[in-house]
Amino acid sequence: MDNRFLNSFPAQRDAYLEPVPPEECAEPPASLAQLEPIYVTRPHLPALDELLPELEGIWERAVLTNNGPLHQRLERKLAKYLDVPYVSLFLSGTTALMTALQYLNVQGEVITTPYSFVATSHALLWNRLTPVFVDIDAATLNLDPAKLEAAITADTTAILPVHCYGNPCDVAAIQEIADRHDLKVIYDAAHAFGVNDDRGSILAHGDLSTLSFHATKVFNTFEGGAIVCRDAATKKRIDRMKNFGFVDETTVVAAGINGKLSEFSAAVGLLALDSIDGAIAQRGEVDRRYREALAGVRGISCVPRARQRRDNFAYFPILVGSEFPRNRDELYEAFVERRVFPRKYFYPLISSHQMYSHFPSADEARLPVASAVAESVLCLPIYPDLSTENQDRVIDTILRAV
Ligand code: T4K
Repeated sequence: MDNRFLNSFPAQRDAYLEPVPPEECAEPPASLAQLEPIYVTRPHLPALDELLPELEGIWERAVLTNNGPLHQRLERKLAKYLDVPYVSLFLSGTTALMTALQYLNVQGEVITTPYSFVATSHALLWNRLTPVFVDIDAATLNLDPAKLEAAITADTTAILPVHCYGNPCDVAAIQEIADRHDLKVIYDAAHAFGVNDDRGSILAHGDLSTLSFHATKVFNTFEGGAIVCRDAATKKRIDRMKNFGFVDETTVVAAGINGKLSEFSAAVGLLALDSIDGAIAQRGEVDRRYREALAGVRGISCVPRARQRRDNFAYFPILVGSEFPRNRDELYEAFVERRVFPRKYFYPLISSHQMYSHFPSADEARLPVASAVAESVLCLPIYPDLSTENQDRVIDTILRAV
């Protein structure tokens, strides 16, 4: 096993002390400043007057955390909504992922995608595991099962795919390979809240799936996350792991972590869940308007949503091709000039960050599809209350650039 990553932490600490360039602190010119900024997303929030009584309840009970009543209610309500057997809430998607890897006692090498948010691989490094990057499929932008098997070695113990943008992985092909090589499968389903494939919830596949309920996600609890599992015994053990490994007041059975979600976050989640279907439908409408407006624009391709029975329209990625008169970075600048702030999710590739680039599998030549997509992707603003006027500003910026 390559242990060079152990040396990466001091380097990271130095990076925090880097000076911030003055242009990053600069204000926009006065005329542009009048335009409302349009960010890549805006959180779906419950009505404040509905939240206040819930907060009063928390204040009266003075139970703020440690598996309180709202936390328990949200776990049950989410399991029902997502149509999965058990949900264990966490304080973030990253701690859920780190704990899932610990719970399954994953060792050695883990095959994963370079085309994701850094948290996917960071969870591996925090568990002292070696990420092995495998290229993505050009159609789904998910781990390519056809290239996966060649990356398996005697040290491989698990596969960590991501349902990128909420588009389901080829779960059948991945499971077939995992079964043949006796590998665990943990799905990073941070983007896949509420997504169903032909067989039901996408979260039902693999050994475990993890979710993120960060402010920027389809469903949020400010910060939050979850592990989805199949049986009560697994949930019980995972629940212990997120509470330091405590079984009772004095017995500790594992070197657990503090991964617990607070009652405040659970209150937000309970209310947000009541209106989530409407919020997802609004996202669907934004998605539809983009596709319609951009259909004929040469050089811009909208990443197709996979055929799925229930979608969540989590992101709206476009690929800026060579037929478009400007490259991705130029288009990005054109957006910023008009106070639109799309994001280059996921550029750069995880594998090209300094704490990963020394791994042999991080070589860009082995990741041609992911490298090309990362250079051309732009995620356009999508959120439930994106007004048609603001969406038109986004669309118009692309049309003007032609
Ligand atoms: N696995 C995958 C595949 C993931 O994508 C993620 C997280 C994880 C695992 C880990 O889950 P968590 O541990 O985070 O639960 C954001 C999010 O912080 C991150 O959760 C997310 N993926 C990633 C794709 O995006 P940033 O650094 O791009 O977020 P930020 O703060 O720049 O926000 C983007 C825009 O959203 C802002 O420009 C404005 C808007 N925004 C953001 C926040 C935080 C708001 O309007 N309100 C807010 O409170 O990472």
